[in-house]
Amino acid sequence: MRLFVALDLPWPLRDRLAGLATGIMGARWMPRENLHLTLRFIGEVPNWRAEEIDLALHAIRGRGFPLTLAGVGLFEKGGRVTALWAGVERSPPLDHLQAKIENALQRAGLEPERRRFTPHVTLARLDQPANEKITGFVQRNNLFRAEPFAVERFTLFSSQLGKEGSVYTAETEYSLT
Ligand code: 2AM
Repeated sequence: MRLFVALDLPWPLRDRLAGLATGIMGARWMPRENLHLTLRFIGEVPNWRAEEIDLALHAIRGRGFPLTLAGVGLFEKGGRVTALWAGVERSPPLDHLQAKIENALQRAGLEPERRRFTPHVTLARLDQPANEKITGFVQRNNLFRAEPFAVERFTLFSSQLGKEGSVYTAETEYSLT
């Protein structure tokens, strides 16, 4: 199974994000059902490991908190823009939750994640260069700020790579009190 831990987003917020999805030819905009905020990418694991991961995530205790998506940004690789995303307002509770998940997964035997946590919601992936249009996209949406939403749980997703893109399935939800 290919797994990752993420925050599922409320539908009104996804609708709001889908409203940003215009103006760049060749961008593969994420369908609404795929919009999420990754807390920890796990990758391919055997079933027995997935069960240990589930146990470790179940043991996490934490409180819910409000979170606000704001601003947009991009990821680049070799000077080429590969993804557009919506950003997240600074949130110590989010960082704290992410750290708890990272600790739990390490205790469950996963290798530490070496990359710094950069909270974002991927809006589009880009296979071809489209750099001029992207400047416009960033300028247009710089002041984007969504209504805060309540984070009340986090979710273990599985990901299946299909012809039409990835299909994400919520395997288990873990409540925050
Ligand atoms: P992205 O949206 O920034 O690309 C499911 O694939 C989720 O896990 C996506 O949100 C993706 O982040 C993230 N992801 C996919 N492959 C990854 C990798 N090799 N390392 C870190 N995160 C990854």
